[in-house]
Amino acid sequence: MVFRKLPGVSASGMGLRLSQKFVFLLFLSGLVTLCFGALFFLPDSVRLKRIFLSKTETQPVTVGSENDAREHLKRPKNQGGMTPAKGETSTKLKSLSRKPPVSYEATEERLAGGRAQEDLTLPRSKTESASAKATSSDHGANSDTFNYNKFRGCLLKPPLGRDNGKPSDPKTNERREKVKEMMKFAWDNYKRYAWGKNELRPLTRNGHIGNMFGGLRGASIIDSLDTLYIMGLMEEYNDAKEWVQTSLDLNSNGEASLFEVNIRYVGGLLSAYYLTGEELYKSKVMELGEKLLPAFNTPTGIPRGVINLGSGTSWSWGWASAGSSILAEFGTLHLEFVHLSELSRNPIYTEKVMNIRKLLNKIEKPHGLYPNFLSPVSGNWVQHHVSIGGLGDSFYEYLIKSYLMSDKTDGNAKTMYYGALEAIEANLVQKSPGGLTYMAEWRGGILDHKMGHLACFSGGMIGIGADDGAPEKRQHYLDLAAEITHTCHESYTRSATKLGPEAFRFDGGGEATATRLSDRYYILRPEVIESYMYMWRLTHDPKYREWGWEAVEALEQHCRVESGFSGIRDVYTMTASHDNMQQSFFLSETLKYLYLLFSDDDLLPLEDWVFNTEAHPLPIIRKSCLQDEATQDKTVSE
Ligand code: DMJ
Repeated sequence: MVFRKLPGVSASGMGLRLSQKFVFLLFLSGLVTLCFGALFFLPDSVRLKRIFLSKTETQPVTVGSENDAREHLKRPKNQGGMTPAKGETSTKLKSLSRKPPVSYEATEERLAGGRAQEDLTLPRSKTESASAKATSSDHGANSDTFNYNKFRGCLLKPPLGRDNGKPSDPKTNERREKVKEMMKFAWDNYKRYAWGKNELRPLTRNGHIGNMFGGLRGASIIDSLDTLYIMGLMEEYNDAKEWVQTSLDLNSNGEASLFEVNIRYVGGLLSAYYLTGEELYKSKVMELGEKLLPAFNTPTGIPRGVINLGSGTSWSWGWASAGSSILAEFGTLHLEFVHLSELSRNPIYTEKVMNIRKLLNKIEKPHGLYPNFLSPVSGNWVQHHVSIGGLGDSFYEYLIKSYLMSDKTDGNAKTMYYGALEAIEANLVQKSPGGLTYMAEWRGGILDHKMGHLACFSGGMIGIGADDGAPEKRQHYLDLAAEITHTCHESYTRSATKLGPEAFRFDGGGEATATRLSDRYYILRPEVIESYMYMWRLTHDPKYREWGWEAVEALEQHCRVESGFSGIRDVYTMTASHDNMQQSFFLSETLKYLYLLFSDDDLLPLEDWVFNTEAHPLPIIRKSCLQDEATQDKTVSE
């Protein structure tokens, strides 16, 4: 039997005409579009939304350009994707709302212009699957936010040790108590005469503000939070915390050193958060981190040294030749910025510092060395001055510490560190006629036989890196670290006050002594004591504790004044001339390293913590543990 198609009747037999069918289909597709569109207006937590939309689609995507980082931060969350500006590549597409931190490998690939969008989504799905299951013990916390309990569960040891690091030996404990007393004395005087200012002027009994922090205040408070906390000075710590709560104003409009604000304020707030879990510190540091981003808006992404925290405008130091940026400044952001990404779940901070790393990796290095000045416009070196002291120092420190802080996964940092160290050994490390090992400075191939106090941190740095280079070089590095630390100790013992000068030389007949009047001062710097602390932890040779105690006695005798501690103008004369300044790093670093030197190793164990260059402890990021839901309930009790 043959069915014949009747005119105007559909084959389905529903009796609809072609035009009616078209109207019906139009209505149906409109309905579907409407329903799907409505998904965008549902809150992120609604399951239906998560089924239909991938995470990247639920987040706004904005575009980075030269001067607009701050603008993006102000944009309302639901503003949709934007087209990249002319000249921008898709690799610059970023979401400034929460995103999981990305792995080093993924970041490197993205910076290399590779699979930009895929890379952004890869680690996310991993995090999501882990955190989606984390809800039962999260107390309802957003699975995409940093989970403090989980972080504590990933530490190998309690941060403050069994008994707050109290040593069993009574003499060592007495020394530790003395250092605690020094901290309390320094703090009490700051509080009494300079509360809320950046530093104390102990002779004139007033506060110092200075021009390094762009109108930010309370540098001594932020720098002291973790020191007070680990020393158990809780009343003082609570005063400091209350000040942060009520008076730390980040809406300043002044010109700040990106480096100083990063190492003291960002580092100090991060440490305070990781040690205490107080959300206050986290929200403050997130706010501050965002304000620093515009400094990276240069043609190369190498930040300039100075930034106006209000407007976001940045420029180079007037004294830095040809508008260059300083190696020790742009190279000392990595630890803090990786943690900013970790806490915010926003990869932008890690990307900024990985971009610096990538440029430094690519650029040709004279004899494998990293000169101190680089143009943020051309990306080329501006001068060939190389130093392990001022202008270069903490760049090298952050390479090895980036590797350690990444739980030894950041292989690129490791390669760069050992490459740099090899070049330093080949070109800068010298032996004096008297047998002292030192690090000279290098000026386009000509050696300047001078070592700055700042360069004395390198004993500790080479020590903590000894385990991870070539195995046959382990002992060699430990010996080198011990020799450098010995030389720096000599620079102290060869002075009348037993404190070391700002710079000491190995020419003109002298060894480890300052020959120029202008190098004879000591401003309460920590570097020599910092190396004692690391060398003690690595070797347990009692001489390091003895050397530390010599420094305590000298500080007490020459730097303690009626209302605080002060630097001195000449370490070679017993009639002290004080500089009237109690530097904030004295509270943050010098006294903290002394306290740790006289404590058991389980106070801030090196298995879990790295210290930023201002001695603020930052935890090692154990990605595998943080992403493993099985560990989330394991909290460390103290
Ligand atoms: C501190 O602010 C830091 O250690 C920095 O890396 C170098 N200078 C001072 C202390 O001397």
